[in-house]
Amino acid sequence: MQQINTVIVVNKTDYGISEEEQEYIDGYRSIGYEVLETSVKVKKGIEAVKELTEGKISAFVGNSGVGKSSLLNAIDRNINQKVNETSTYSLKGKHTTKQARLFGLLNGGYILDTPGIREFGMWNMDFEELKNFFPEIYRLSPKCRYRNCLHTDEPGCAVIEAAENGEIPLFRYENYLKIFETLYGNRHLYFTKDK
Ligand SMILES: Nc1nc2c(ncn2[C@@H]2O[C@H](COP(=O)(O)OP(=O)(O)O)[C@@H](O)[C@H]2O)c(=O)[nH]1
Ligand SMILES: [Mg+2]
Ligand SMILES: [Zn+2]
Repeated sequence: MQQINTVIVVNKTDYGISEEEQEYIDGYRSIGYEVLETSVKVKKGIEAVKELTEGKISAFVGNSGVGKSSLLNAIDRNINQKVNETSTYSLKGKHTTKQARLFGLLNGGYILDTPGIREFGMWNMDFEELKNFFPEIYRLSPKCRYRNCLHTDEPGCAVIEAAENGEIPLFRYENYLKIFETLYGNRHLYFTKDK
């Protein structure tokens, strides 16, 4: 498993943060993820992103239109990435960033600006492995009745219990199930890995 530090950046906070969005932010923080609130428009949190990327190799990953390229432009005056013109009738926006591209920063870091999540190839994973990528699920696994529990419908599953009693955010468990189903459905598309 790669040891990649994940930080969640919530951009466009100049629009405000809804109650629902706040629940996601709190949920991710309760799991242990660092969540940064930024706004490229009113220059909020830009310094924090700059500091995080200093001397490191980072990647911006997220849906088209969330402001990845704008953020990149904001943290480094030498960079001038094209920014999407999103329109209200097209949630997807125009795909201005067509390919992932690595930028060298003045702070000694590098940032990979990516066009979006799907292009990242994160779906090429064994469905049995997925549980290890959810830290809160991974931590609870030893408490499950079965050692090889996949936390979908097994009896004595500590993860299902924790999701039901609010010990871990329910939306995360639902995300786990959704991705699990996708990976399970695609299991024949991939070559089996050498064990
Ligand atoms: N209101 C607001 N708009 C922003 C912010 N950051 C980016 N945008 C706008 O969002 C649109 C998409 O930005 P872009 O950087 O191309 O997104 P990307 O597809 O993730 O690279 C552009 O019209 C930006 O001007 C922000 O913090 N606040
Ligand atoms: Mg972009
Ligand atoms: Zn379980």
